[in-house]
Amino acid sequence: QAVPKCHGVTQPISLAGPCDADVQRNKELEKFLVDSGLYESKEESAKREEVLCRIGQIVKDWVKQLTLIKGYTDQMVEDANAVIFTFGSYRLGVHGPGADIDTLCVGPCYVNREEDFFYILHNILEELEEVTELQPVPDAHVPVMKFKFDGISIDLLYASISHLVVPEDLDISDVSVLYNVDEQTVRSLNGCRVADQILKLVPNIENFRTALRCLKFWAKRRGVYSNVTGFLGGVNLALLVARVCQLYPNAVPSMLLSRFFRVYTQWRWPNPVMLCGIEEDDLGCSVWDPRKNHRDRTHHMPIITPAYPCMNSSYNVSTSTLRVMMEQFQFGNRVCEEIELNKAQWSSLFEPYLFFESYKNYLQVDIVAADADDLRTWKGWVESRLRQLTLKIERNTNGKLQCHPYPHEYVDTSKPCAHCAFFMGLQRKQGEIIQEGQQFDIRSTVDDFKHNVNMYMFWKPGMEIFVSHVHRRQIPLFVFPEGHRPRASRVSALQRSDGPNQEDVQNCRSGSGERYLKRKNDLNRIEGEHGFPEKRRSI
Ligand code: 3AT
Ligand code: MN
Ligand code: MN
Repeated sequence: QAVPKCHGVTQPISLAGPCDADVQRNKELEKFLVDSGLYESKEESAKREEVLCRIGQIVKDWVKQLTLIKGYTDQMVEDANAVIFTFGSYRLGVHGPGADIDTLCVGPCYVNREEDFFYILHNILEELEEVTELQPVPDAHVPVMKFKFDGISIDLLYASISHLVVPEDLDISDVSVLYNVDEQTVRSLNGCRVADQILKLVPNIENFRTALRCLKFWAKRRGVYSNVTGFLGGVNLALLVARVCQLYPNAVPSMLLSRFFRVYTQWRWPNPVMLCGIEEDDLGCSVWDPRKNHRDRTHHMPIITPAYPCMNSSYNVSTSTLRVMMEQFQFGNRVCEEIELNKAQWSSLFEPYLFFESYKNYLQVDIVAADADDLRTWKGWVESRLRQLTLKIERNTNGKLQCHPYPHEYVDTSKPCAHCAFFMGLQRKQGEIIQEGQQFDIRSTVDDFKHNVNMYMFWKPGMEIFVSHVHRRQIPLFVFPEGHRPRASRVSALQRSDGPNQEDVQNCRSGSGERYLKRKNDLNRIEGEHGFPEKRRSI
């Protein structure tokens, strides 16, 4: 497919290239990225290529061996082949040091996922001394084998396509790879197909990469980088940036950054962001279409993937997380405007969001397990359910109590049991008239949530969850990198003009909202058991 003349579904907004000041700002931005350690070394990059080459050879040998064992003809054994493709940040060319390599292995129809991939290939990998931390996840939405190869993290997916022989130059962008394959294979192929498509649909790949690298860094610093919590993941951000690249085809990365914030502070969600038209449903896969599917109409921030079958990559976004992202886009927009007036530096844009100084009240979700391994799976499960908690709280308080889930886990190393915690900021909805003595009682909502979480299929003794309401002063010390609570408010002028924070600070001074939640006694025992350092209100 050729690059379309008009980039995307509309005409560009502006064809302007950089002026002298833009060139200068862009230089400063690129220096800032290098100084921030976002690029890997030459050695690491060479190592990655070597590792990919090794894995490519391993899967070829594996398929050949299987073809022989399964009793195919000599010619078939001779022709037997598997190929690997990359996707994710490595494929897009925006990975940082230490990032994983998301890799897809495509094999012939007679090599299946259940036994051949998750059993035979697993055993082959297990025997290799370069392979460590091998962890098969066969029952995931997208089944994956995770491991480290020579210290490089790999996420390996498998797609068994309908060909008897996989050609070395297989084009996985072609829709024909989707003929007669199962849903898991469609999903496994999807990551690569989307990445390929993105790179085809942007007018200038290098500018796209630099801008995306910046925005990933920005989203991490501002606490809005996380798919599972309902914020932005790598793919979502790539699509948002790619669309801006299409709208400003001649802009350099520094311009793309400021246009990004301009475009998305003004975007009228839930209008979808799309890089190309939605391809018609010719294979019967379900495609994102709010006219046809009722569920697609409930999506708050549709960011549509550009490869058939088109999907909304951000179906996890809720009104709460969208509100938080919009605030952050506004922050970005303000800083970029200041930078254009030479009143601020690039570093201001990437200032860490001071989550624990932004609210007066928080929910603390403590997750405990017998050991680190149990904690990893238990925590993953709880994390995937947190979205439900924010939804339920906002729904059950008619939106009057707003939640800000923070996509970061804090590990407490001071306890003998394995323990980590997630936090959510709580605030009254802005502009709500506070009635005398009004309190929010979310105990039954939290009980409901805990009940759901405890239905975990792989629950083991020692896996526990505690939810408590903590005041800013009671935030445990292990969340602070320096190990002590910040004294004075370090929330800068730019951050403070994020409306809700200011409101919350005022609440704090007036002392209202102190009694959000009432104590529930039967959790005190548990608090005592685990010796949480501070006395808190439990829910
Ligand atoms: P990193 O540089 O690795 O942090 P990335 O964009 O490569 O950034 P991941 O490795 O987590 O991020 O994911 C790579 C791709 O895998 C993105 C998406 O196509 C797919 N993917 C990851 N997590 C999920 C998920 N929960 N659901 C569906 N697809 C996912
Ligand atoms: Mn990755
Ligand atoms: Mn990955």
